[in-house]
Amino acid sequence: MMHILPSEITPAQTYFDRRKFIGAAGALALSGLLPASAAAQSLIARKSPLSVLETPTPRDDIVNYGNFLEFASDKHGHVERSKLMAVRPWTVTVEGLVAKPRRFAIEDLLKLPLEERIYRHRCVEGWSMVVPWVGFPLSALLNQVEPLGNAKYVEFISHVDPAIMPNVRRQLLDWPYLEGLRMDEALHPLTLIAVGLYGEVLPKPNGAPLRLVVPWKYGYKSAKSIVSIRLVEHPPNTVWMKAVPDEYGFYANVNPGVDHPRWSQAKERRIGEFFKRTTLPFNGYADQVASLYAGMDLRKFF
Ligand SMILES: Nc1nc2c(c(=O)[nH]1)N[C@H]1C(S)=C(S)[C@@H](COP(=O)(O)O)O[C@H]1N2
Ligand SMILES: [Mo]
Repeated sequence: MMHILPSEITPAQTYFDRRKFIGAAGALALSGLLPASAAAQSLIARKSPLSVLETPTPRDDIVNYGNFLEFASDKHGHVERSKLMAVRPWTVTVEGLVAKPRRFAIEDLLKLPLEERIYRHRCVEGWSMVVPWVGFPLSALLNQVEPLGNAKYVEFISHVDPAIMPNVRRQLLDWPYLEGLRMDEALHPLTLIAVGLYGEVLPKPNGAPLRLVVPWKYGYKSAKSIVSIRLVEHPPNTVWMKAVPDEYGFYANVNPGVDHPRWSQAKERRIGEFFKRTTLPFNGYADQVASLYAGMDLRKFF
């Protein structure tokens, strides 16, 4: 690769060459030729047929642009500040209306069969990306705790630490960051718990060590750095509904036909592109998920 000008390499090529390298490094580590630490960041994941056939956004853009409001209110400040977040040891409790409540250590979750899922990611603010996540379906976790019949919703709670999170001290929102899904949304095969990005463990700015990914919904549903998952009977009172209920609803399905009260949702800017793209209903996942909302008025249930 050294003799190729960087400008001649497309992001996709860089990505696939990088994957080959990671695979080789992993194999060397297993064979004892490299110290384990040299490959500790890489994850083994099979490619999922649920991936979109679009070029992933470059890794640097995915890591350095985003919202992690506990750390910063702009799209960049969280990158430096989240370095202070310790992600080991880390456990996540899965409890509430379940037969077998459990506390999982992150190391055990990394042993589940992992998949690479290349998903579109659309923020309610109008930007979008294509992200090669690594993770497992949320259903794989929920099935282990045996949900009870009266469990109708799932609530996700993010880590909170005022010592390192300036906007927690400032009470910008009613922390902890709390989001929720209806049970059928949570069990949908597209709904992912991400533990990695671009073949490596999840970077802190993207919600290490584990975060939710619901690709047909606006990004704010996908809680980062999760410490607790609770199965409940009633719709969770989400952090955004508590703050601005008429702007950020419970469903948050990507919908170019329903504008945000302060701006249109018809188009989006793909990070790295100049011209805007048309936003697709359910972010392009309508074939897989529209049936979940059959008969619902999506203007009312936004
Ligand atoms: N805990 C927590 N989770 C969060 C947020 C946040 O501020 N705090 N921001 C949300 C929003 S608005 C978006 S668009 C995505 C951004 O994820 P990314 O930075 O990995 O793209 O995270 C979501 N999850
Ligand atoms: Mo967002």
